[in-house]
Amino acid sequence: MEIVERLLKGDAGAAARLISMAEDEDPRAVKALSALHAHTGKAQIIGVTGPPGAGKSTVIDQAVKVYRKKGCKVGILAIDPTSPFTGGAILGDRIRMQQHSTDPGVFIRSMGTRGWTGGLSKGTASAIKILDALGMDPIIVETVGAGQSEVEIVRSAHSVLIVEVPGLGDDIQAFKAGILEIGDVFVVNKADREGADKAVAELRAMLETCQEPRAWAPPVLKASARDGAGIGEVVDALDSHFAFIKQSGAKDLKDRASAEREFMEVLRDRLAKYITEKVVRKGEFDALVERILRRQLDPYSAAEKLLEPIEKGK
Ligand SMILES: Nc1nc2c(ncn2[C@@H]2O[C@H](COP(=O)(O)OP(=O)(O)OP(=O)(O)O)[C@@H](O)[C@H]2O)c(=O)[nH]1
Ligand SMILES: [Mg+2]
Repeated sequence: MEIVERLLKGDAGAAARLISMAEDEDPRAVKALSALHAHTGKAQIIGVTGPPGAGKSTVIDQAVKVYRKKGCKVGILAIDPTSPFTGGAILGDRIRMQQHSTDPGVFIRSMGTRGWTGGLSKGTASAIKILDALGMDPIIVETVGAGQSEVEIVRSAHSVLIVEVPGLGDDIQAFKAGILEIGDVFVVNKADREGADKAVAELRAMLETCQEPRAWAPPVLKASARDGAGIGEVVDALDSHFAFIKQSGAKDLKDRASAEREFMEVLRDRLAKYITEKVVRKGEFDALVERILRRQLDPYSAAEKLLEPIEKGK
């Protein structure tokens, strides 16, 4: 496939087009992703999350500068779970990384996820794969800390960076409790504001008391992303974490879990398609629904009856 060849040669346009195709569930995207699989698995995947407006994008923007100086090519996916829109124009101002838009070593994509049939995990996983094959390393996935989305991101990330800000008060405690276990590196951003040291101390104390002792003790750093202060240390900590999980074997476990999840998702998709196309003839399905509706049949028995021939026939 031409698009695959172009992408493997580092053509960002091909990557952008393939991400769109994957989002549209274009069958050609499946073919391309299948051809790309052998060329993936190289990048460090970094999840970045934290409260709205904490400065996640600004931190990433500054981190990109550090990575570029080290010669890394960086892929960035900014996930917006509240928006149905995808692409540059509408979400572009939310990512605040325009300074890198002409750098071929940086690939930025914002993705809306509302209304995707595949959900957040599937769409993001495809995009990560595409950027991995494009040669981006690290791949940074930004998602606003709003429940489900960050959990899903975290599952596919090797390293999770939590961006906090000083002085959010008690209402953030619940949020913090949820992120303590998922964060590998913490940064209190907007350290130019008052209360940064206090926030750092609080986070450290919470990490110590709320957590089971871990082989990796998550560092709590301080940064002022708007002027870039402290971001070099954030990148160093993310590097150290990646080295640590590679060395401890935790990376292999994470990668295995991701592969399992991906494979299971593909199987589920295929099975669902098979069932709707081959097993359930439209008339028969409607007739069963009618009987379920009239309480003449329950959905479990109906499914069992329908699937019996397949389960037997293997
Ligand atoms: N004072 C101060 N402001 C900052 C700093 N970093 C970011 N900001 C400002 O905080 C605002 C939000 O920054 P973003 O980077 O867009 O924050 P975000 O967490 O990505 O926001 P969402 O993606 O909308 O949740 C912007 O106006 C930034 O200029 C900082 O270190 N100090
Ligand atoms: Mg942002």
